Amino acid sequence: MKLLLLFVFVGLSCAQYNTNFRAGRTSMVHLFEWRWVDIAAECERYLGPNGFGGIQVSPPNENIIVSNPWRPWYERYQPVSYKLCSRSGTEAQFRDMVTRCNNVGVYIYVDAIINHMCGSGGGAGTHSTCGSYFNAGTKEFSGVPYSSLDFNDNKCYTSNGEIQNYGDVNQVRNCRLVGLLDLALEKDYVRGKIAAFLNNLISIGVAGFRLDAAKHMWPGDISNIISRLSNLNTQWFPSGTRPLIFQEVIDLGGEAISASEYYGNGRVTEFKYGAKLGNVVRKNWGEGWGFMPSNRALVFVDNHDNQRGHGAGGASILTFWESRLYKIGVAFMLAHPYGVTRVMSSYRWSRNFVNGKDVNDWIGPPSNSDGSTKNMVIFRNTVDGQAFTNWWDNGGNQIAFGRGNRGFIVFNNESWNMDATLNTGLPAGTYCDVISGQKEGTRCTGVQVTVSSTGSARFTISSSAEDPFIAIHVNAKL
Ligand code: QV4
Ligand code: CA
Repeated sequence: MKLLLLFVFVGLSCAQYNTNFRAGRTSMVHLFEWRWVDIAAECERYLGPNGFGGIQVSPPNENIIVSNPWRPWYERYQPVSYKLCSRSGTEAQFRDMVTRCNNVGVYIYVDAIINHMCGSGGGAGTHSTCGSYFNAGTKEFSGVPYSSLDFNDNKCYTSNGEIQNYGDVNQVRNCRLVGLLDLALEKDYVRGKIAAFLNNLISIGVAGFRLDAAKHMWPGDISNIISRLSNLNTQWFPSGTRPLIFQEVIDLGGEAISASEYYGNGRVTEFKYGAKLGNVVRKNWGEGWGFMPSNRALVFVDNHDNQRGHGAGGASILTFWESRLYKIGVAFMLAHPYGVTRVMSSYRWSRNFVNGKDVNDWIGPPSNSDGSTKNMVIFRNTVDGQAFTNWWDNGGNQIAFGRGNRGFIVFNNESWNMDATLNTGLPAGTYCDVISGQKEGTRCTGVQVTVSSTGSARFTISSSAEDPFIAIHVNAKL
């Protein structure tokens, strides 16, 4: 009996940290600014068959229409109500996407903007994606509804109502982040409206949430809102399943608020990961990593902010603009056991640097996808739970490591060709490299690697290869 109770508690306490991915799946992809109809098709055609566990989608709820004169991507971070219409599509399209993706085992994680509504300079009218009336000046949002009583200005003591000093916890949480009208999350009414919004998404079949701007919310307020959330929809999830929560807290050290304050609520975005990994791939080796515990972290090489100079990370962040290094970074992340992994699918825009800053960082979709990582997602699924083993390096920028006896990956990030015989830990046989090709039936469309009876194999990688790495795993054994 005691044992049974213990299990129940352990189960409950881990709940909001679980991705709820279908068995054998390990990674999500961020489909930034994708439309719901395209995502539904992508689930059936590509993401389901290629072993993706889930998708982070752009905010689905009503937002302000910003004319700049063209509409920027970031208008979606300025809510006007919790109705489900946006540039990605209608509520009907959203429901259809969730159903079709869930049916092929690819679950939907919503980017939830609950710290604030639109910017204080947003004006008044119905320039919003579902046409709801709002007035940013009087803080009236009729689509919810919220009134001026539901905002925080009475608790913010800076001269202009804005966050001015990230060293002051009260400012960071009670004042306006870049002018965005800050919700009073201690109010029962506001908590209720937000919980109803998230519960509506859960009832549609959504599996969890990214909580935007979590640093700007008190951990206790978030905890209260989470306690109001329903279990996931039993059409797809076992009864009693809790939504995954991952909170956006940028903690690179040196601020008053630390990521660990949020561990009790769920996972936290680990921004150090992309920054340090970028340094590693750029050959700035040897820094201490100092990450949060693996079972509290959600990790990524880049995100929608820092791939265009917003948010955290700075110059070391790898993005698709440097495709060769980027692919090394994404492959390394997916091969390494740490954290829950999220890959990025965004769109290209034309950059225009003025005094070192891209003045086109606001440009919105439409998009072209770039997806060079499908086989590495299958690699991660195949080696899930296996130890980090058989590390090798040449003392420089040729490295290799294994995952138990299920997978092995080798990188040549030197300016000379690599030719090395390494201990892979894999069973003897011929394996198909899943980077240069893949196993199709009984043949291999890429490079073949022969593992001897002692587990060793010879790897040759040209320094001029666009993809200077080789990955083999037991499900790609010929
Ligand atoms: C402007 C002025 C302000 C002024 C305000 C007055 O710059 O000084 O106070 O008007 O109204 C946009 C504009 C910004 C504008 C603001 C309000 O860029 O210039 O302020 O709107 O009109 C995204 C973008 C922001 C954008 C915001 C809302 O990155 O540029 O602001 O959407 O559209 C910190 C936080 C972290 C945050 C990160 C970027 O701790 O939480 O900064 N990351 C998340 C999201 C991010 C999003 C937000 C938070 C806000 O990942 O995409 O910001 O929801 O590190
Ligand atoms: Ca706040």
